[in-house]
Amino acid sequence: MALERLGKALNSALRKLARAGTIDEALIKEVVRDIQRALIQSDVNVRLVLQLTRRIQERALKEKPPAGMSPREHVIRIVYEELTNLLGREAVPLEIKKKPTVLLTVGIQGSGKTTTIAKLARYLQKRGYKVGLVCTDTWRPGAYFQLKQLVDPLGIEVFGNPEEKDAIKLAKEGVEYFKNKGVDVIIVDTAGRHKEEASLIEEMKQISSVIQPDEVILVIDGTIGQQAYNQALAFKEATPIGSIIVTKLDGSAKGGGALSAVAATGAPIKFIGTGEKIDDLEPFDPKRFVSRLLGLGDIESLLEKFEELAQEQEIKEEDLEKFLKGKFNLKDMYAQLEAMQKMGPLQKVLQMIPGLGYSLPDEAIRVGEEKLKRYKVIMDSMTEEELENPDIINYSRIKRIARGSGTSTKEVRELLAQYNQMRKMFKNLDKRKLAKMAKKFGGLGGFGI
Ligand SMILES: Nc1nc2c(ncn2[C@@H]2O[C@H](COP(=O)(O)OP(=O)(O)OP(=O)(O)O)[C@@H](O)[C@H]2O)c(=O)[nH]1
Ligand SMILES: [Mg+2]
Repeated sequence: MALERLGKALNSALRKLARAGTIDEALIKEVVRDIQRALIQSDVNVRLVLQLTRRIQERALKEKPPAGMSPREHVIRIVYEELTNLLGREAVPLEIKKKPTVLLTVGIQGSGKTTTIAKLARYLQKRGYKVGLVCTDTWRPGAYFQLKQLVDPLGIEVFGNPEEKDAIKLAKEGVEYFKNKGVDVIIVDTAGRHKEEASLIEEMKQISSVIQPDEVILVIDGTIGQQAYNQALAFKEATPIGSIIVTKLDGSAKGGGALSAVAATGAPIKFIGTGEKIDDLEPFDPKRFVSRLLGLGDIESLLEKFEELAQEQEIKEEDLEKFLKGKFNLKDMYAQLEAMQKMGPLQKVLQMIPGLGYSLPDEAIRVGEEKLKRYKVIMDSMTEEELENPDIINYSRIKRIARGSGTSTKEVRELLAQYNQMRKMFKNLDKRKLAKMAKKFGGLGGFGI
């Protein structure tokens, strides 16, 4: 999970509040210091950290908790609010307001522009937009083919010419080309490699003035440290940055540097990249991000992801409802397990469930994923009737299924137990209640408060 270390450090700072008998000035100062350390270790711009923690401390010491909120909830809420403010408070979605909308991506070498463009094209295509991509990278050998290879399977066209050395010309011709083709969105990829940074920035300026993009997207590598802040400033001076995409927030990214770029440019983060695959792009919502970071759980984005998958796999709305209400049979479970696997590592999914937070040990999750595979093997040996109506599975059927799938009766029973548990769990998950809970941060369930 992205920013895992920062999340853990912040979470343990806040846990101190949950554990303490009383909340006094000394404790607040200690927690604020912990938060400070956690942010600086994650490469958040130092000046920003000092501003932020000063505000947290001031508010925590001065403001009285509103009625119905305990002092500890109050402090946690302040931390949450201030972190959210740092990231822009409200989600700002990418909007396609006119046809064609021209997007220009900029960023230094290797930040992930080309990969991100392919992901973004896919994201927009899924939402029904016709997308055209323009490669203006005349520096990196194979840049055009890299992009083409990524989107060819999706049937998305790339305009480019590996022989051409004039990036400005390519940008102009490419945008013209797709305008004539009547696409909805044109995304322009630019070079990150250059003789020197100054000439890279100059090329950006010229491309921008020739194609007049509706939005310039700065792509920032989530793994870079403190220099992110200045890098973002340099780009901002060249061309007005409309939004930011932070990449590589999977794995070992500290992320703080890139997040500081928001403050440097004043532009909102619209997406984050969470892997190398084409679907590893998530719309960014500061509130959700921070509650996830703090381990407050994030059921909303889980639901959103289900919804998106439902669309993608043409699972009908009723199916989703059925699933959430727990009225589902083994076939549904099978489909859902598959869907979950598609959603990415179980870890990612589990992290979005309130209360689970970081409390699940890594081993448990890995076992979980292994088990899913076994379950599928077992279900392949069940009859249609059994899958539809698992209640009929008696002992002799269990024996047959175990034999057929090369597993044991113990494992088959385990699967049935899991099914019953899942059925129960999802029955208890009421969509509306969850949304409400997410708003209230699950009563801060992750902290046991
Ligand atoms: N793990 C991970 N890797 C990513 C992500 N986004 C991009 N990458 C990887 O980062 C590397 C560089 O990505 P590119 O898209 O080629 O970067 P670029 O900015 O176009 O690079 P230049 O064209 O040289 O400026 C590739 O190996 C990508 O697979 C991400 O969100 N997560
Ligand atoms: Mg590139």
